[in-house]
Amino acid sequence: MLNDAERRALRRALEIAADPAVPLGPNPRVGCVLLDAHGRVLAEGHHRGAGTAHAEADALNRAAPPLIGATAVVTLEPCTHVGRTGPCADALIAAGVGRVIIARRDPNPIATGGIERLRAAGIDVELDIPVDLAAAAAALNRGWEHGLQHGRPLVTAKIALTLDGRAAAADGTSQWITGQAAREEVHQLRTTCDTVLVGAGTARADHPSLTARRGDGTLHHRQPVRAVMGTGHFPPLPGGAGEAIPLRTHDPSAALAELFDRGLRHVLLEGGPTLAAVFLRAELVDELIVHLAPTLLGGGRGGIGDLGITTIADRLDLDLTDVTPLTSPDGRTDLRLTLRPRTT
Ligand code: AOF
Ligand code: ZN
Repeated sequence: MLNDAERRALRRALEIAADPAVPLGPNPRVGCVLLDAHGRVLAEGHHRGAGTAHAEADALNRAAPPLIGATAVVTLEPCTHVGRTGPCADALIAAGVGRVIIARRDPNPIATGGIERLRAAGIDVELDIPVDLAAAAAALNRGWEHGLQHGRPLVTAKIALTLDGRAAAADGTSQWITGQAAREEVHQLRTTCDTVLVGAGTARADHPSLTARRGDGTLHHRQPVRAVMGTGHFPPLPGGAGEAIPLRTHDPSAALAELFDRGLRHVLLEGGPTLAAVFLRAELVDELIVHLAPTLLGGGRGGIGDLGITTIADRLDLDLTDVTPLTSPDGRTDLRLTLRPRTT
């Protein structure tokens, strides 16, 4: 159990770990807050990306010793390996910390074991974390953890559909199917991923900026890398958020491999019906976010391209994990459906 000061410290550690200047990969995002015996903050630290000091080392560097009886609050289990920096579990033991609060076990087999090492040194290790904070610690490195497990980035596909499953009218017009709240949420989604991916056809036809903007048009602090997949030509993307990465392939696995090699860990597919279908067919969509608009077209372009399905028994079933209404200032409401393709 955590006391109030410890809960506050963990919330703060999660907040500083999510520094928008720190990438989602190839290393996890980690925060650390050191408290004295009275629950006062002694120092804060966070990891700033591969090759830099770990969160615990960063916090210890900023704290004046001795730290006898201090509590370290960390968002991820302190490491035990000597990688680009020393083992954090040993650094905490050497500093004389008496209690360590850990929000999440490190799933990296090379680095884990900090809990046992700290306990063996007589340190009180607390793992009983309020569920909302444990969930936040898991969400913080969702893409990174997925990468460790699957060797590729997490893929979220986002599509906007009319009630009858259309993405565009017969003449190709598609702006706007959804209301303001749903459209703003897309920008928020872009800030939680590190990559936005579209096909070269979409880049040619729509000239999307793919930047993450606020309602007033200003850029968010965290901007995703923009990637365009396909072998065809596409013009420079507008929006002034850096060059788009061309992925000169039609193979979704190869595209993801290239992004993974660049340290990217969470891809938002915004590429339109064809690209969504290509990734779905390859079983490379982990999460589908549908903005469903209460409007009908009765014809026009379907929201998902050809899945190669010709009979009902072959349909692709998804599990619905969440339904949330998104109401715009003008009063119109769309639905956000979150779905996961069934793996079995
Ligand atoms: C911690 N604190 O702040 C971080 C940890 O590339 P390296 O050598 O820095 O090691 C990275 C691994 O260490 C990473 O995969 C993860 O398991 C752990 N990261 N551990 O105690 C930190 N960033
Ligand atoms: Zn470490």
